Amino acid sequence: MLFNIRQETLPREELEALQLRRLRDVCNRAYANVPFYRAAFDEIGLTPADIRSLDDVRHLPFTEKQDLRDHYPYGLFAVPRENIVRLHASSGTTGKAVVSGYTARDLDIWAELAARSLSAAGVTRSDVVHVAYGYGLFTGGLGAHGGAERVGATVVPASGGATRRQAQLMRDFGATVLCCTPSFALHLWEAGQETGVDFRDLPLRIGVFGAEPWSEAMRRDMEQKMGITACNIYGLSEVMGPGVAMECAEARQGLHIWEDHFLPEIIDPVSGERLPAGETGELVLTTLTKEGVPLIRYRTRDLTSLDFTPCACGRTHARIARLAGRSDDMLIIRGVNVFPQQIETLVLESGGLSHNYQIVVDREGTLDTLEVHVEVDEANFADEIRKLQSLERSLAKNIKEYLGVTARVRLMEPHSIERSEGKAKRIVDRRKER
Ligand code: DLL
Repeated sequence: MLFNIRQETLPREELEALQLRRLRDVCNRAYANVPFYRAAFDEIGLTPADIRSLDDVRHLPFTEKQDLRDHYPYGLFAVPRENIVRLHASSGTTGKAVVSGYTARDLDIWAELAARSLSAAGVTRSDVVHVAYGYGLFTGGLGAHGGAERVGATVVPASGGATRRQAQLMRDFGATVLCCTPSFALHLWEAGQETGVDFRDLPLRIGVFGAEPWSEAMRRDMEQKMGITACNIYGLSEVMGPGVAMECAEARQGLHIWEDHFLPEIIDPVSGERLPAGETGELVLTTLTKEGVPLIRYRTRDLTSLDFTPCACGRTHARIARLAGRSDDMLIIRGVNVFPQQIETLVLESGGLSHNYQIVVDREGTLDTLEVHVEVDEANFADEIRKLQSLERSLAKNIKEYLGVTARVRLMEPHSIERSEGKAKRIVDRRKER
């Protein structure tokens, strides 16, 4: 379902002409109003007038998350504080929070892009949208909320927590769409199972899941358990919030990035060189219309690739591949690179194990150790020890075979791994404590 037919199907040439106009505009605004950007342009001897083609963006300096922290809280704002109508912040795992400020126009565009995203998943004004992303400084709740209202759907602002009550509300209010992190959706599903609310019996039909990495295996598992079509939504608070890119239900072959508002590039995370379409690297985003905190060449640390080939849904906006994870989340175990999602896929494909897992990395002497803790499915928990041991062995064998690392697998009782209210904590890296 297209929300803004004209913008979503702009012919490539028109889209690029619009991007160039907006790129020059954002460079002008950043140069004129943000001392950090003025200094960065001056240092390399560029002025916004030197941007003559989209390709020229490659000459511009990057913006790093650390730059946002260094200018905490308002240092990168491009408009007077009075023009900022809302603040959000992401705490991250280390260091100072990163603050983002929105003008009224920024909020209006965000609602439009979140509405496009929900529509791409198939949401219409007839839907009852249960938003269980956290409301607050986190952008998930209010972002999805704004989009659902713009679509004209009935919004239930449930936020996180109170899982049993939420499952009942979903039943009572007839939720047809669930918006939350994939791990919280499963947490809600479990609470439903415990309280006699089977998601398959509800009118629930669509899941809009994001804010954390998840695998295709997890999608299959959730669709089967919940009787829904699950679509992947991407965003980050620095750049806006949910709705920067979204999978279309028609094709589900990557996430359309709303290119009339964001200019995407993929770079080699080490050299910083631009990579061609199709190659995996770090996503770099330039905000083309944002007024409050415009960002030029923001290094997201998220790993993906770009696809400019036409999509069956008719949208002309490029697609990013399902996110491989953040470069910061990549574990290096005895020199081998491993992403939690790869382990997730093997866990879910092993049969008999649940979606609740945690990866514990530690060091014994000079060697890294990898433990995978996985809860056994409720149905299999009563099985004989022998059968459980064989599950453990076969998962460890698959991890060795497919990922090339030795792992100790520990099967756990159902409900023994802590559930999260938002983003799941998949990795416990004890090496950092040593
Ligand atoms: O997570 C915004 C959001 C809310 C997106 C709700 C989608 C739905 P932050 O807390 O700033 O903002 O975290 C942003 O989360 O850089 C990615 O590493 C990760 N992330 C977000 N969406 C996805 C996704 C929100 N679909 C960071 N797949 C990003 C994988 C994702 N990772």
